[in-house]
Amino acid sequence: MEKLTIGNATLEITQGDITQQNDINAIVNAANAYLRTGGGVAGAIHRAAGEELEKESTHLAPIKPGQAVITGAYNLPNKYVIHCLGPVYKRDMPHDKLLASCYKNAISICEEKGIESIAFPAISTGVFGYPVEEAAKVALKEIISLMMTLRHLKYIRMVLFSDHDFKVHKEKLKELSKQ
Ligand code: AR6
Repeated sequence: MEKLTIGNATLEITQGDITQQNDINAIVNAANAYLRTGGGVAGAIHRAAGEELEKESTHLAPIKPGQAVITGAYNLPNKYVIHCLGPVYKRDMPHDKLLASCYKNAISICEEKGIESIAFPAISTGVFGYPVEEAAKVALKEIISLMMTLRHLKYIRMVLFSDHDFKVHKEKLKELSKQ
């Protein structure tokens, strides 16, 4: 299953690159605590946005696991970047609650600022070692539980890089939508 609508909000699972989401207001960075460029998503976002992004983001650092902060998006095709620090699997505990907080806090920022669309990567599933099956369940459950309450945010996209991660998220959405 690739799409779920609840209330006025739609969640969609897609495969692609988080830096190429031209139709989305805010993209989410799987950041590090210092809000500097890095590998994976953070590297791709900072490269595409240009140096100005790090100049702005480092003023808001450090952040703790589960937290989210917002900056401009500079050379990216979006208006904002929301930087979330995911938990390191089995180190930042409880990792499931902290991962859910990332999604919740990013979505709260959208509601506060009247942002209508957001795209998330699979936070913590790369360098931070969170198994993708477990992370998909936490992420999708949290997003679905918030969808009923949304007033401004209308469209939530999960952008999965690999074929495997895309399939896992589609399966998990199917499972969760039956519950
Ligand atoms: N678009 C979408 N997803 C991507 C992209 C992309 N361009 N590139 C990688 N992924 P990671 P984390 C996937 O490691 O685990 C950084 O160095 C990737 O396949 O970016 O939260 C930071 O500086 C994986 O499934 O984030 C931090 O120190 C997922 O995005 C640390 O890594 C997340 O992988 C954060 O680690």
